[in-house]
Amino acid sequence: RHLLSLLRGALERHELRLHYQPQIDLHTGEVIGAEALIRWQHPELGVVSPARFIPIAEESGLIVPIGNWVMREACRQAKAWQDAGLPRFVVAVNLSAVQFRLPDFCQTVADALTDSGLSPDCLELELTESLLINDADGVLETVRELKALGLQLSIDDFGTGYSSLAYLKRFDVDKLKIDQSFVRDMDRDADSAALVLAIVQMAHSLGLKTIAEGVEHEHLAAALRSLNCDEAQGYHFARPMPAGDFEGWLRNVV
Ligand code: G
Ligand code: G
Ligand code: MN
Ligand code: NA
Repeated sequence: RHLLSLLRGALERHELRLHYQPQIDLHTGEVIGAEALIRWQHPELGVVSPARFIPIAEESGLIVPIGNWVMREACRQAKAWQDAGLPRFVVAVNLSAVQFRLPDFCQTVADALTDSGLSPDCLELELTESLLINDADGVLETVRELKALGLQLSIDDFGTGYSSLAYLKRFDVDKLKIDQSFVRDMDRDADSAALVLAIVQMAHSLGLKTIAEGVEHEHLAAALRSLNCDEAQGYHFARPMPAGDFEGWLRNVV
């Protein structure tokens, strides 16, 4: 409808931006990654949340050009930071199931890597549980092709989707992103803490890493460290920031 018609020209009008949120190694304190999060700055509407416009983009097919732009821009920016002498880290890109199901999706990713010059091991794609469950055959092949490119795969919002964990064995993913709903309640709710511990232990026994999302306080970071969670992301460390601010923040902490 209205929002859709405004979204149609947003790419061409340069209203879409990427913000970056640092990901921290809980044991060394090092910045090991940055999640790219899209923002739409509309001249009249102001900032529109991706939670509002991504579903519209998915329904309309606009997610294809927008998703391609996100992939290319995140790779370009990560390479530019490396070339500027900043420490190497992984840039993580959120994927929609619509993009993932496109027949030429792997080629699109390969092209973004080649054109940017970014090393594949510096790119991570965030998948969701529901994306992996639906149409499992085609998905398995796509996951294999993506891994063959040499990039990293993570599962976003882990713990909120399907209860079947069989797919963790089938799909060659590298990391689980523990959903912020469990992390946020860890200090008040023994069940949430138990769930986080169970996820970390299961992940490690399968050879996967874990990152906790939505870490807003140092005491949560400390609790996660004691549960042997590998990495963390959240307002306690930094909010998602425009590229320029992220670079400034990074230069201050390293
Ligand atoms: O940063 P924020 O909390 O506003 O993000 C809201 C939601 O939008 C999150 O679920 C996030 O995964 C999603 N999102 C952010 N950027 C992108 C993107 O580039 N592509 C897709 N498909 N989803 C995104
Ligand atoms: O679904 P996905 O995990 O991609 O989206 C992450 C969302 O969480 C983004 O919208 C991001 O802005 C938001 N976020 C990041 N850190 C925190 C935090 O510490 N607390 C809260 N409430 N939200 C966060
Ligand atoms: Mn994400
Ligand atoms: Na998440």
